[in-house]
Amino acid sequence: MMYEEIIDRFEIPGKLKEVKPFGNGHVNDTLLLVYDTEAGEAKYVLQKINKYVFHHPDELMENFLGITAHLRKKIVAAGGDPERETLTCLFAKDGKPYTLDDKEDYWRITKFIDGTFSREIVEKPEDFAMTGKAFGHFQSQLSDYPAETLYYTIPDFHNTRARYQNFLKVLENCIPERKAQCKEEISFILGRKELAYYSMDSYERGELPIRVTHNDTKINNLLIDEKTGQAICVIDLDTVMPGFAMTDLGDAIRSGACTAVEDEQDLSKVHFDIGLFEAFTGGFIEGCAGTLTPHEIELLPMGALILTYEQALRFLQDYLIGDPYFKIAYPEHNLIRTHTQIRMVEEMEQQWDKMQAVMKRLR
Ligand code: ADP
Ligand code: GN1
Ligand code: MG
Repeated sequence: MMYEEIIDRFEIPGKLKEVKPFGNGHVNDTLLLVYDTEAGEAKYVLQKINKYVFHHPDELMENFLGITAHLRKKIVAAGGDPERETLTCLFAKDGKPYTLDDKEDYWRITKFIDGTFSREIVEKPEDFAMTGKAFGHFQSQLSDYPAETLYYTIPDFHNTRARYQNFLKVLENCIPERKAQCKEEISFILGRKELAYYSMDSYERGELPIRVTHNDTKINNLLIDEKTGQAICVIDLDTVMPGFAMTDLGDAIRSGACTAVEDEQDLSKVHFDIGLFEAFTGGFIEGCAGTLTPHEIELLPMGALILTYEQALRFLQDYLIGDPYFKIAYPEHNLIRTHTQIRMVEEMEQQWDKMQAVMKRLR
């Protein structure tokens, strides 16, 4: 089915003048729609929700509506602009927040947030402090959201222990040539079982509260205003569900406190930047606005280490089974990504004492 038929299911004012692929997401298919209207140009984002990744897009969209309604209220109460500070989803003519194509794929349309950009790499600590504050603020805005009403859009998404256990099974069934090629990477993962078990074990000991978290705080999931340079909107809400605060810090540190992009092939360029870690973490704690317990704050560096390790495992696993999950541009893409994550884990381990010293300063 062509996207025109999909768009026809929605009532969008004006005349469609341009459709083009958009963004750098690894999961959904994203298109930008540009309309001519009497009031000027209007832009929308059309997305096909990845069914391999999200098994129940209808539940996902129910989460989306609940979360964005809650955020809108908070934004309005704070005197902000809900059209720019959170996502707004269009309803199809049948009243649903999505439409299905003939392959049973789910498509949704959100309003494009114009005049913004997102970063793949951070240079200045002050920019990263702002990013931390924005992701922390997002978590605090959702701190009174009823977590039990949310669906798990991906079960065990950041259950690193379950991922580790599944990885062991995958090793029995993966592509033999790739397994042989990745001996070192596999032993890197297997040699750090304690990282895989850490958060679930802490949770089961009653040490880690469940919160409503974003769970995909890769830095390019934050839109920044082109004019003011200020953080505007946290996007990519597909994985907002119950989780641990340290996860949101961790995923942002793994992606943003790195001196290179996630798929940098030249590992000599890939380093963990402790200054960026400090900037983000300070901003994050501030943005969380007193919602974190002292123990959660203490565990933030662990969150960075665990999430980076988990991402190495996820990229490696995808490579070992033929890349069904993350979009790739060339055959070894997921292996290259694995290498940058492994490098980041190694450097965090080397700088562990420095990370602890940062936490002392921030507390
Ligand atoms: P994925 O799950 O594939 O990462 P995202 O929802 O993050 O999909 O969208 C991919 C990219 O598209 C984002 O990184 C961002 O650059 C852009 N994008 C998505 N939604 C919007 C929006 N409403 N306004 C502006 N840009 C957007
Ligand atoms: C995916 O969708 P995107 O590109 O923002 C993935 C994240 C990974 C990230 C790695 C739902 O994020 O968990 O950390 O790729 N999203 C999902 O780049 O799996
Ligand atoms: Mg994204």
